[in-house]
Amino acid sequence: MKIWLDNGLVDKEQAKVSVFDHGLLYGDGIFEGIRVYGGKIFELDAHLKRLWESARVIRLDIPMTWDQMKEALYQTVRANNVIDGYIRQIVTRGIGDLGLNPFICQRPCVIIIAGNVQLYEEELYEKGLKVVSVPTCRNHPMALPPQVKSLNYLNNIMAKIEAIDAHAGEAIMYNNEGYVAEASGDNVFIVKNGVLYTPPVQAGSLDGITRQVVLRLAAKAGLPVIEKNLTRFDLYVADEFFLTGSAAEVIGVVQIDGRTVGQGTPGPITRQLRKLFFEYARS
Ligand code: PXG
Repeated sequence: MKIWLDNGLVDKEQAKVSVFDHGLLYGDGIFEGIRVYGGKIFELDAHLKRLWESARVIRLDIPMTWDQMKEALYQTVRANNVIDGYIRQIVTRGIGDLGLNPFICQRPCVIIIAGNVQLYEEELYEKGLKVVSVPTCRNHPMALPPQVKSLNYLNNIMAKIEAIDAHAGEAIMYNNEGYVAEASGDNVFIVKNGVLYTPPVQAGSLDGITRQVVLRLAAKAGLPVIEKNLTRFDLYVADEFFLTGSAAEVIGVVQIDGRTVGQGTPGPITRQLRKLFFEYARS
């Protein structure tokens, strides 16, 4: 396996970072999780835009141009013969010292890992997921804008632990006002009376690339979509419920907090959007 580290590809065994990297010391950095379908990097421009915007917000200068980054991503994909897989792209603040000051870090560290991975089992898509509402909130926007895909995932990890403890597949996280934000690594959609609803990004979610694609596909298919704040009640009485994310793509939810969603199997609109997403991703 070849890993991109800073300026080029190295063997997995040589792909090491310093214990003084601020990414490790403080979670000071950003990342993207990107899919590869048929050897092509999915929604690459949208991912790079999000990465560069995250960098701008945390005042990190990515030490590459957009085109150099694309080239590095494709070189890593090709070097590992990735056809259908997953890329983890990371930019840390780089090597510094003990102490928070990020400006003593000389150069951000760029890491790209690409592999042929099966992220979720096929059976889960047929059966659907069980989810639970968890007490850990999504980031307050005044603490860290939730659109920044930073290396600080501790509250999402806390949420994931709470889901695992409850034997659930995903955690539904709320914002500080009690509105639905998102799942620990996915965005949330419901269907009620034939209308698709998803919380606005301002409710405290990541501006998911899969979410953006699903919104476009739904509009194209003539499905009415409304972005509005959702409550736990809305999730409990939804006809259909699904999650979107680079790893999960479109996956149905069939139970929340012990309440069965719809008929207890992924509903027709969920299936339709999963199919449209599948066709679009592989086209
Ligand atoms: N919310 C959060 C908090 C995420 O981390 C999404 C929503 C969905 O966004 P995208 O852009 O992927 O549609 C994410 C993305 C993993 C993994 O390894 C997690 C994500 C993406 C890929 C892999 O669990 N999270």
